Amino acid sequence: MILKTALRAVAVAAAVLLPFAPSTGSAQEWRGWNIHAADYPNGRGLDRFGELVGQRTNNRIRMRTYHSAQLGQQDEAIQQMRLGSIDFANFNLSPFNNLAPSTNVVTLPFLFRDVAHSHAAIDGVAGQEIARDLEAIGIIALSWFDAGARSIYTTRPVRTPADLRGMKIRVQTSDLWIDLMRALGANPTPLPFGEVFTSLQSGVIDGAENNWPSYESTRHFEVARFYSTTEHSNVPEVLAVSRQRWQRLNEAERNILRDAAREAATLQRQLWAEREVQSRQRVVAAGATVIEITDRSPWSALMAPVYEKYTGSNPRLSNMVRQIRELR
Ligand code: GTR
Repeated sequence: MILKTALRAVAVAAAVLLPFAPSTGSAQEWRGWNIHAADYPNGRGLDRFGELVGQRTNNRIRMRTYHSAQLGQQDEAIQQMRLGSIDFANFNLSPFNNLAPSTNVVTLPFLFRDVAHSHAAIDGVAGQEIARDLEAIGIIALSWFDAGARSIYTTRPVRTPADLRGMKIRVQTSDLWIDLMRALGANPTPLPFGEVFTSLQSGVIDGAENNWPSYESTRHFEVARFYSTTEHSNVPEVLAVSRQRWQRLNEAERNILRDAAREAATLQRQLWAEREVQSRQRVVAAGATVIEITDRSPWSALMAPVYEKYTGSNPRLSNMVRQIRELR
């Protein structure tokens, strides 16, 4: 009798818990992509994500991040994730511009007032819209990493858009970026991140644009010594997993991944804020010249055609811009 009651209790508990309990298949090995080095804030965030997921699934999901673009450049890695051969990654949102329309909104120049404003957008409605578009192309967004403000750096000093005229500036593979650079008067040159250093060195390009940590960690500052603080875009980044993997997880596992990704993003954002300051100090100590752009209005004044082309005729996207601007 006691045994029967106990068995029934076990059966009831199992029925209640089973749909949410981690599935008991064999251990899975997940491959993660990272463009940056392991000690970059994003690498640390990805490693934390993997650690937490390992702990909380009793190592049934084992994640290994391949740092420093070992699994390829960003555009290739996105394709690999869509096909399911990369399982998780941290991507910048710009390489999605031609694939997921709402990512254009958060790439738009001079949209965010500051970091808090970009967090409010990406942690809120904008993030939800973007997650929807990414899911449609096979990528599940779990949390958002910081990528700070991007500024232009060049081999010759640039103080005004006129100084930029005709200069070959590397951009990410995105139509919006090409139009943005053209609107500033430059000659945009799409190239993978990993080719920027040698292209600067050999004179294939005259400059590029990125945040302080990337300018520093790639040593681009050694070959493009002038950093003009245009702060023209604050495009955020995503911590994502492949939809193919996601579809095979049960709800308990999904929750573990969601929580771990949020915790990883909290760590990344903290480390990011510290690294921005350190990177700026390092490049200045190494002899880079910072050209402070205090009045950005001559730059932002040239951006109207970019807004028009990428959001003007699209109610969904122009609505997102309006909602972001109204965020306080
Ligand atoms: C970095 C970003 C990378 C990549 C790179 C680039 O700031 O973290 O994911 O997008 O910029 O410009 O290609």
